[in-house]
Amino acid sequence: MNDIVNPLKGIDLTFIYIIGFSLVLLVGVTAAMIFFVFRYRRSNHPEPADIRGNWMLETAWTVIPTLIVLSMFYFGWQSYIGLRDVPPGAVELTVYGQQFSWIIDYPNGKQVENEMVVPVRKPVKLNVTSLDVIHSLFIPAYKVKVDAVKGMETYLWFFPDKEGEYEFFCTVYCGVQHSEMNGTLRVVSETEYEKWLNQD
Ligand SMILES: [Cu+2]
Repeated sequence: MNDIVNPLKGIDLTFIYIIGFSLVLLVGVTAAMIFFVFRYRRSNHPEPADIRGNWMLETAWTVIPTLIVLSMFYFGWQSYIGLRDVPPGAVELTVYGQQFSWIIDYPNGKQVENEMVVPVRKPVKLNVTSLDVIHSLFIPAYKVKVDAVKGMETYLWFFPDKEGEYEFFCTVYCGVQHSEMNGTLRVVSETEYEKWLNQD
């Protein structure tokens, strides 16, 4: 189970990559602008020059940004694939959104409300649907979110690599008690999970 690539890493890297380029461009463009303001100010350069096409420059400023944006797309796409490809051997649960709580079904028939218990270091797949209106399941700690729609099954998966308590909640306004539609995700050890699963 240790060969699972946690898609969170890819997402974080993509984020840093995009922020990095944005910072370089922000600083670069601002610096060039300030430089030009001084270099070509009126006292220095009273007659404006009539500059026409520069093949090299135009090609460079078209090709380089295109490559940068395509590489951003590539990293984003890679992490997206990671979020959609569920590794084999995942713990599979069914989650029903309803006004105003989350019902979680376990493979052995156990059913709980607003509480999700999963074993640590095992991929977890949640098959999500709704019993009434559109809800959306969001687990901020694992950066995953998916809509819950009646008559449709959506899914998400995450890799809980650390034991602990996290929150999940509905992100789509679904009625007057929408704000109460949240629950706790508990990531526990394998033995604790088995014990919890088999008690009523
Ligand atoms: Cu809801």
